[in-house]
Amino acid sequence: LQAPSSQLLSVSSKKLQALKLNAASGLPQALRTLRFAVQCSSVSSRAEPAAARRRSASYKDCVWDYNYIQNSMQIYYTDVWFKRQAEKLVLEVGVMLRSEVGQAGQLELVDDLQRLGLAYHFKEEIGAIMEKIYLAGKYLTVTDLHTAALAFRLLRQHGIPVSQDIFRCFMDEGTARFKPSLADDVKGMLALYEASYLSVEGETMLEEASDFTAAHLNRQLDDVDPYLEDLLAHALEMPLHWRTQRSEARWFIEEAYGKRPDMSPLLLQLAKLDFNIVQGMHQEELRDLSRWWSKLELGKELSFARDSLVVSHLWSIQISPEPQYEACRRVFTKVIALVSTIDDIYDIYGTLEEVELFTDAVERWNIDGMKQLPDYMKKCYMALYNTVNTMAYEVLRDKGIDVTNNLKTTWARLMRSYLKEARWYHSGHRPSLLEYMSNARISITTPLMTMHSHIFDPKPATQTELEYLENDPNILKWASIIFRFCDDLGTSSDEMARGDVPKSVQCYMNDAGATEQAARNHVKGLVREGWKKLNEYRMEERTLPDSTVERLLNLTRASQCFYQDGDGHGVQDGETKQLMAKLLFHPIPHSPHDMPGERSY
Ligand code: 0FV
Ligand code: MN
Ligand code: MN
Ligand code: MN
Ligand code: MN
Repeated sequence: LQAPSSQLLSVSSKKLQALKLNAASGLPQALRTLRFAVQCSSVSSRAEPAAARRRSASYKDCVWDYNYIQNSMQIYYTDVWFKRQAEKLVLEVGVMLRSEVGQAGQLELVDDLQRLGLAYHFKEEIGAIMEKIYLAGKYLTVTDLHTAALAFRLLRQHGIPVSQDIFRCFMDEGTARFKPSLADDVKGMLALYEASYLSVEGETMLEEASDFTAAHLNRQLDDVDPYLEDLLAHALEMPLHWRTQRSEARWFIEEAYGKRPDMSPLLLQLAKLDFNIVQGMHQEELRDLSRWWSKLELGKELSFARDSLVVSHLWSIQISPEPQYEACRRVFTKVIALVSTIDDIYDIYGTLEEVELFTDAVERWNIDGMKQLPDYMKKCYMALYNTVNTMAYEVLRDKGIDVTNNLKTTWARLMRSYLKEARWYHSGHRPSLLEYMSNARISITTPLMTMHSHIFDPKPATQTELEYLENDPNILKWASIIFRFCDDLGTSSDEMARGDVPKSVQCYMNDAGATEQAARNHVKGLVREGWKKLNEYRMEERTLPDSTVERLLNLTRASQCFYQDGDGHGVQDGETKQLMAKLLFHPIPHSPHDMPGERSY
């Protein structure tokens, strides 16, 4: 296969030329089809028969039954009664938030609200608190480690560029070391550990903080009570800054806040209720989207591809959980389900000639482009074309902006990056890590996802913002790089086994002559460095609105989550199934004591 494939490349580009000429010359359809067939057979006669050249992935079916989702899934929490109860509790918590005046108390309450998934109800109040703390500058002289670290993390999280210097008072003078006595303050150490993940490149104090806290906290795991042990283990497994809001909320409500001796029953009650109400909305969306997906019937034709509708919605709610971003979620789920299918055509089932034709059809972006495709690709092409055009229509209808060109351009760019990988694979090319990444940061879909994310934000996108996004701003570049590394860490073993281009791990092995384990560690280090860049560009970002930036970070976080223990996107019957149950299908149990009716109103 290796030898003739370079010829295949040149033949198929000639063939494309011929096809374009044919399309222009107005030959009768039958004649064009005939010429196409002749050209195809002359191509495939040089290599093995098409059937023998196809790879396979043996993905399993979707782990949740569509019949259940569409017809028997009971959705309780969207009932207006629950919403009314939640609204009352939101008012009470608002009073609680405004009556908290101490800086430490305010910071802790903001942190709890964020981790409980409730911050979106109090956006203005929280923004005002953060600004006041920053302007008053009192956090600069805080000598209690927990409060200082919490202030630092929350301020940076809100895009405020506070300096690492607030930690200088915790270091021994003259050395670049934290005072060893700090190690006894487990709560403070934990806060410093979490804060260190908000660092930017070159902040050596924070690097030291990260090493210092991780080493001590790991050592203390065995000496603390079971509650604290769980908190430490959770933090050490993955820092808060890399976690997605919905999975963190479910864990925090049930395993942390709910067990904390001094927790507020009011907050806990609202958190459970709100989690379930929002989950109910996500379920209703899933039910509709599942009908859309079933009707497309792509699975029937493309049985080799992943059936990823439910896991795609799981991505959506991780990227954009709040009720007001429903439009984003619906678009993301459709895009991810389509992307997963098309990616499998390029990576697994399609021959090189076929994916050349598919790429050409997407670049042409018209219904004639479909005619040149083999039957199994036609449905997929038309599903993509119709879905994306319908999305563009809705934007034109609702916001009066024509985004057809932006959407078409970003899809064509993704297809070109897929094609480049297919060409590399078929020609046996082994790119350097640098060459690989210049393409792989596009093929990971972050630019595509962010274009859709921004267009479907409730606020209409401006032409300036869309052009800015099309030119790969730094924040987008680094978010893409991290997602690609995470995906490669989780999926490249299976990809190599079935045949694919070398991914970042393998490219680095080739570049450096490293073992796979050493290469994996190197890539994990690059993820860590990537976050520093992302943190930096996030604080510098001035063109994109916060909501788009937040979804971009959440996409990156979702990738950390899905690929933490392997291919959580493609293999859905392990951790991913548990996560689907927790985030999509099973509400948080309420004891009767928690029910709003028990309270005195
Ligand atoms: C990953 O699959 C995959 F399907 C992606 C990135 C789409 C799903 C997620 C989003 C669009 C957010 P795979 O590992 O096969 O991707 P590559 O690019 O490695 O072929
Ligand atoms: Mn335990
Ligand atoms: Mn793939
Ligand atoms: Mn791919
Ligand atoms: Mn992959």
